[in-house]
This record gives sequence, structure tokens and C-alpha cells, in this order.
Amino acid sequence: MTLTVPYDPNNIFGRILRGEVPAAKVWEDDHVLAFMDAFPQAEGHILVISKTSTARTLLDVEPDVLARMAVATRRTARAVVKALAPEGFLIAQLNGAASGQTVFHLHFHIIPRWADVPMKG
Ligand code: DGP
Repeated sequence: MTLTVPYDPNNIFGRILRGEVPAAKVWEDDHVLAFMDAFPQAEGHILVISKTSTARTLLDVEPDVLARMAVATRRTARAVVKALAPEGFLIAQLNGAASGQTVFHLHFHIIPRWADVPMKG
């Protein structure tokens, strides 16, 4: 996979980080922000992003940033499991337009799952 698109600071997550676009924040520290997905595929769908990195995909993220994101993703998933008691949860992370990625600021999806509830869109 070739990354041909430079990081665009005006991508929607960059705008959320600068406070230009509102978001329903669920957890943050100095490095990572977790917030509700505006187009949820299931109840409790959350996105986890780095506040400091301009990585677009898993391939260009710095290892220390990736580690912080992974820990924050697990922390947030634990909170979602406690709050919503799903039967499972899906961690998704898309790389490149061909995979369906639409926002080129690296992010992890946390999507609660119930066996008898199909995922939306
Ligand atoms: P992806 O397809 O992996 O690039 O996921 C991008 C996600 O971002 C998608 O699930 C919808 C979400 N999204 C797009 N615009 C906004 C927005 O303005 N606010 C929030 N909270 N989420 C958004």
C-alpha cells in the first residue's frame, strides 16, 4: 500500500482536536482522545485518536503513539463493556480509501456487538 496523500490538518478529527467541531468526548489524557462516532454502526460506537501524531494509518504511526492508543482503546473498551454490557466488541482500524477509510487521521473503532443486532451501514 502506498500512502500518497499527505496529512491534512483540516481533516475532521484534526478539527475536533482543535475544538473547531464539537464531539462527545468519553475519555482523554494529554496524548489520546476517545469520543463517540457521529455515524455509529452500533450503540456505543467510539473512536480513539492520537492528539499528537499526524499519522494517517497504522503504517506511519510512531510506535510509542501506537502503544498509547492501544492502551487507551482497551481502557475505553472496558468502560463500554461496563456501561452497556455488550455480548462482545469489535476493534476496527481501516487503512487507505480502498479499505473504506474516510478520515485520514489514524483511529481505532470500538464497536459493541450483540449477536442478534446487526451492525448499521
Ligand atoms: P473510517 O471509515 O475508518 O475512516 O471512520 C471514520 C469515522 O468517523 C466514521 O465511523 C464516521 C466518523 N465521523 C465522521 N465525521 C465525524 C464527525 O464529524 N464527528 C464524529 N464524532 N465522528 C465522525
